[in-house]
Amino acid sequence: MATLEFDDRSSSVVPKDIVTAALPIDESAVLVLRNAILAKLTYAVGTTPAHAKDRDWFVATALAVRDRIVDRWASSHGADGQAGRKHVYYLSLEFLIGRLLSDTLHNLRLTEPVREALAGLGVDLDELRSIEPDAALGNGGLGRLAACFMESMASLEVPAYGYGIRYEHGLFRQIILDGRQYEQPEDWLCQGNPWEFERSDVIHPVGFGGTSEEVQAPDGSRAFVWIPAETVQAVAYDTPIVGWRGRHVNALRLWSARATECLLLDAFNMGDHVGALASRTRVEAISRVLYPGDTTDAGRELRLRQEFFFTSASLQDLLARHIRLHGDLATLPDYAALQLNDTHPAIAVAELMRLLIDEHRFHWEDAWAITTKTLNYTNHTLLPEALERWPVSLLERVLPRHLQIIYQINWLHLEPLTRGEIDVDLVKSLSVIDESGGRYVRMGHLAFIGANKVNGVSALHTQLMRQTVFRDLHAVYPTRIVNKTNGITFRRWLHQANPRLSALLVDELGEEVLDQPDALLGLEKLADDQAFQNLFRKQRAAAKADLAKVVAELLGETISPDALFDVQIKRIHEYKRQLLNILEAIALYSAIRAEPERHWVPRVKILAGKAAASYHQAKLIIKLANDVAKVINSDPLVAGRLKVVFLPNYNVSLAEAIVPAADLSEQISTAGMEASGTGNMKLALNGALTIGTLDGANVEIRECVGAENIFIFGLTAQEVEARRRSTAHQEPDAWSARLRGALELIRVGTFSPDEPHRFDPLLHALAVDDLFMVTADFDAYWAAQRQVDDLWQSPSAWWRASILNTARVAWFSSDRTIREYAEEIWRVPVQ
Ligand code: 26V
Repeated sequence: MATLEFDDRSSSVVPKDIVTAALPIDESAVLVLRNAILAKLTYAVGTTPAHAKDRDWFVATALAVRDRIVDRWASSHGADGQAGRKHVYYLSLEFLIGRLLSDTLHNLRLTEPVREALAGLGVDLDELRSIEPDAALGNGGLGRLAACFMESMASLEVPAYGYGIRYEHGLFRQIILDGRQYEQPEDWLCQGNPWEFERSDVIHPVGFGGTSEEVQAPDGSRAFVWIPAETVQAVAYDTPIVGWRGRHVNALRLWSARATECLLLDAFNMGDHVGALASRTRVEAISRVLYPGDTTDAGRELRLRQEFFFTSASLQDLLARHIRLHGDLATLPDYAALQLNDTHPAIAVAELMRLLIDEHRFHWEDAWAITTKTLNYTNHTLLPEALERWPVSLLERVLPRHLQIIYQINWLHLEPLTRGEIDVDLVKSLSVIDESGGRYVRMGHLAFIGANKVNGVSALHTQLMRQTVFRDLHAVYPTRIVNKTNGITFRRWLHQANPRLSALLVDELGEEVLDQPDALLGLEKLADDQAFQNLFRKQRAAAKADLAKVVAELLGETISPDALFDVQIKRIHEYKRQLLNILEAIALYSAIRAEPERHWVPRVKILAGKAAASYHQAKLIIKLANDVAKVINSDPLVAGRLKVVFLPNYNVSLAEAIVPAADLSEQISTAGMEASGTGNMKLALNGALTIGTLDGANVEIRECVGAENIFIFGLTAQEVEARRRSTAHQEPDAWSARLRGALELIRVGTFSPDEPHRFDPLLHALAVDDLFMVTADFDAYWAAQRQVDDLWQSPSAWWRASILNTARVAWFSSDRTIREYAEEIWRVPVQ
């Protein structure tokens, strides 16, 4: 029997009729599934139905489902010439996948058959779903985008690999104690991972440190070899990602670090039992944890080692595949398109050059042509503090040969631009090396120079890239920067996360809505239809009741599904301005207390999000949110009108519970600072109205849903910029009485009677320079919130706008985004 080489199973196409033949539920299919689950429970998990715990059932179910994916993976073996097609390689330090069971069942159209199969065994599918730990291999938007893209690439039958790191510990678990965030290690792999396949035969050596030695090549020319001081093994683990209707499967290949020698036996035998394992521990730290703290030198070095580790392993892997399939690396650009997700894998520019020149003996010019035709780079932020720069001294120590190559790239890049009259400032701005204080390698510049296309993630962000961070590079390479506005997978964020709304849409618009986001436009004509509005309201009410249960479980707080659910869910960051939202809550609280008899729209402010462990201001914002919540929620004067809840440990699964229940979506970043946002798209798709600034993709959301169906307020990016340039910072005496009142309540310790000065650092930042324009935008935000109240009081107008949001955001499907990447950047065909 021919053994299946993994590469040949990386993707597959199953004839559509085979997949759809499984529908609708037929009893024999259910029986087959039930037997498969029982067999896994018995022979893979090693228990019996009588003794099985929920976790055992989950594993048995996942394994039974995984078998069906493997069938689809394998079905491409030699069948459809996938191997001859161009592949996309998506390199990302983060993949924020969440749970896989629901996604996989949904895409295989097996949710109901598996539900029935399990019910016959006395097991509830929904209980099982909650057993699965989230794969939280990402921080936020960037990692979640990578996960949506993986799903869309599989659904559009684009042969693709995701490459990243198999972190043993994903994003920390957030515990809220007395209103403060504490971080606990996350341990998603502690009970094994039924989805992944360890490929102990797919291992690549990754070097670190050492020296770059000059040698003579066989033809007499000068050449360099890198002699690393240490070598780490990258071991592959593959997780299959199933596309819609199971037609295609791609692999997410994550690397785990392993020491070349598992034990220093001599040292061990000499009695040094701990020392004998020390170097192994150091090596394996590379894949231990997502985002090691970067406040120490050791943390920063580990981060660099992570970046190089996965980049090098991935490049070696894809080059080996290319050589196996096509023989010659000269044709690499014809068969491979690489996407660098932010600058984290930007060292790929130097590593691909090194591999081509040092290992495969290409001339520099040929290697450079291959590199710059193959690599592409996505920028996800313009915030200066988030732009990666590595100290030259660190690179010299960890990657000496790469530094040499980077210098050469930089010289060849600058040399033609500096012929004739030299503009020193221009050279400084174009150079990969930043010498404005210490010497650093700018990874964004390196990625830009080494890429075929460079893209931003929303129209505004791309425009700002051209005008700010990459202005001078853009002038030199005017066609390189393109826009690819982000998207989200509707299969997860509508059909799977919000099954009630999905069912309603299928009822009204037909099954087409599952395959074709544009079909949502059919809702437009129903926006004013009373009967449809009632159905639409009913599904929202049910989702809100579900969320209210979650809130009661997590916080012991009762919230009424009749209130307006006002939701802000995202990482906690000053530029995202959770503080603006909290200030509005305080001002509203004061206003209600001042006029308790007036009619107030009942509102529940729901916040969730994690702050970086070392980000003190953000952590203080979490404490403020919780302290404010405590005071407001226990004040009988505002009961039934205003509540504030901060839900702990925000992650993909919690988002799936919140998104269907949101009435109002807070997208209130300082204009010009949120590259795109993707939560904004998820919430609008599920019918929440957006209150937001003209920032990131909000601008395009407004274009799609219509200005009358979104609440836009505040300074524009241009106005923010103008204010930053002018020294005339808005002085506290220019603040409105309402704003002053809210800040005063904080200042006098209303929310922190035990420690009145607790929030001084937040107040101070607002009074000194208010970098994020919270005070400047406060009154406009307040006014926009009152417009929200007004609309809420005309239910049929509210629901019309809500329905129109769902109807008109089809463009934000990540299928559309991936199609654009495929056509303009990767040049691969899509389904
Ligand atoms: C990272 C850091 C780290 C250092 C401290 C400040 C800071 C600020 C921002 C970031 C963001 C890093 C990149 C990122 O996650 N960008 C997000 O990418 C999403 C997908 O394109 C996009 O929707 C978000 O707007 C963008 O913030």
